[in-house]
Amino acid sequence: NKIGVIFDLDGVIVDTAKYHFLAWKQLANHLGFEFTEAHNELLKGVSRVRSLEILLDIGKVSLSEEKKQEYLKSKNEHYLKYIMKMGPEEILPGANALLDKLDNLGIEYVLGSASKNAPLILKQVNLFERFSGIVDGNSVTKAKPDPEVFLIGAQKLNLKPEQCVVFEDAIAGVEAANKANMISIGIGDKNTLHEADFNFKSLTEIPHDFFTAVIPE
Ligand code: B16
Ligand code: MG
Repeated sequence: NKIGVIFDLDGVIVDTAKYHFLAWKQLANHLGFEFTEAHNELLKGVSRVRSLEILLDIGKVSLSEEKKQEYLKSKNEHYLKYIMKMGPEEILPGANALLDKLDNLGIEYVLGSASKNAPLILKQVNLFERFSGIVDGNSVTKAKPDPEVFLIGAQKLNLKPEQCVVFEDAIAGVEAANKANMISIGIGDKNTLHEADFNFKSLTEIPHDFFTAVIPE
């Protein structure tokens, strides 16, 4: 009755949403419209290409395919300037303790992120070596809410989907985990993530016996 864990990256392990926000906002302003924190919520867990489409919808701007490619590139270059300054102090509260606990329990964990920059971000915060595997935006063909990213994660863990526990902060991510037939844990606002099997405000709120009593191995 083994279990394994799949972690989303942005919003669960680190808060890179604030850097995505700064980079997308600059692009929106360049295109002549405002981009707010509320708008940024719509981009959480969503792929880079889809994020640009949502942003252009907000500004009611239409662009040629060539321009889109150019802006995707410049947005990412801008975003990476923030990522290169990241360090382990940006790991979200409770994440290190949770990974320690899983190590002690002998429960394996992999990453399941939409980000193509996931390996770089994990290296910046010194967590790259800790994960048994990484599934990111480079390894999937279908973005969340499609379950693909988590199903590949289960393969890396050598487990069946129903043996996998997914930590997610985005609606699309919780939906993907549920579609994959996994145990979904929403990290953040429980009203927003009400479709999750369990809800916690942050990783610090997870009960001590969560993996032994609530989800027995
Ligand atoms: P990139 P996650 C997601 O990460 C972010 O939440 C989302 O806002 C972003 O657009 C997506 O990664 C793609 O990121 O531009 O770095 O490839 O939450 O799935 O870890
Ligand atoms: Mg996320």
